[in-house]
Amino acid sequence: MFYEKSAWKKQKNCGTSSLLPMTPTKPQEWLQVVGHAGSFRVGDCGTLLKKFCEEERQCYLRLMGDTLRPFVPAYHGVVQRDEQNYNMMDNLLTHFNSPAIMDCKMGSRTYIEEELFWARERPKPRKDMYEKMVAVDPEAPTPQEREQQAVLKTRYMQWRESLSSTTTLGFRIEGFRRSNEECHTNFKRTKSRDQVMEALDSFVESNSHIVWGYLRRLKQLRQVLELSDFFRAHEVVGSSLLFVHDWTGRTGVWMIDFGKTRALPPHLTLDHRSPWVEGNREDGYLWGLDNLIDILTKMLPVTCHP
Ligand code: I3P
Repeated sequence: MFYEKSAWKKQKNCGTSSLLPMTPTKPQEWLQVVGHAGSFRVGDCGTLLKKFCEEERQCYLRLMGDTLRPFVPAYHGVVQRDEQNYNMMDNLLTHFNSPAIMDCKMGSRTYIEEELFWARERPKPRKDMYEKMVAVDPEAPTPQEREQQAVLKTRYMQWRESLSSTTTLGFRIEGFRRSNEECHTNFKRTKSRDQVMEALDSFVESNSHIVWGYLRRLKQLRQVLELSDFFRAHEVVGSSLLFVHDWTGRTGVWMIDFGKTRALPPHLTLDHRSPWVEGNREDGYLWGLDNLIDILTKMLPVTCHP
């Protein structure tokens, strides 16, 4: 997720930027904080190119006609560079000055039901994920996983969810980068409300004005999500909220990363707050947003509580 000058975030699935005009005010840059390296490159005229993903393209096309449009990067179609296709979208960082950015992965689940199906049908134990697991907790693998030196992706994802606040709060901090600093991505064990609050406070550098700005925007987003046709009809998994602020006090939050967002069958809609049971497709997105809003509210001085 975070950003170092030039290409930013996740490789497979996402994008940024929204209501911002396309006229750049300064040389373009894109800072990637977390996610798959090499997924992004800076486009022309305030745009960002993200490696092509058909599912994500479908989502952006629908989102451009939905009430959520102000909360996602404006989408400009598919372009090719060096024989690689990209989804082109606005670069959300364009109108910020040396921004601070944070990626929060939303929802109580980070894999889609389809992935569970394939893990059962054609299990493919992953050595890279085993290695990532033991690097964090050498005791985590089961005896069988230890013997294979490999874990299934869904098992790894579930382990990551329960280690972090995904399972308990419905979102997790993936990483952040304060203005002109290194990226901080050491949040795999950031799980409790207090730990999350501490990390958020460090991101905003205890600045209540910034917290206010984020809260205002998140509350608007929640209202729009509750009315959005797109949101009602999609399982939104592995999607992030991108937080951006700078020293001028400007703040913004956008929904990004729709590579694992899937349209539901016509008879099914989600409330995004109910617990997930396999088959119900619930993603816990709004439950996570409620918790995030609650935590940010508690970070304000008591006299400022709404
Ligand atoms: C990665 C993270 C990504 C996931 C990726 C994982 O783990 O869960 O969301 O990509 O799977 O390796 P970590 O954050 O611990 O490094 P997707 O969301 O696109 O599945 P991958 O290695 O199969 O890309």
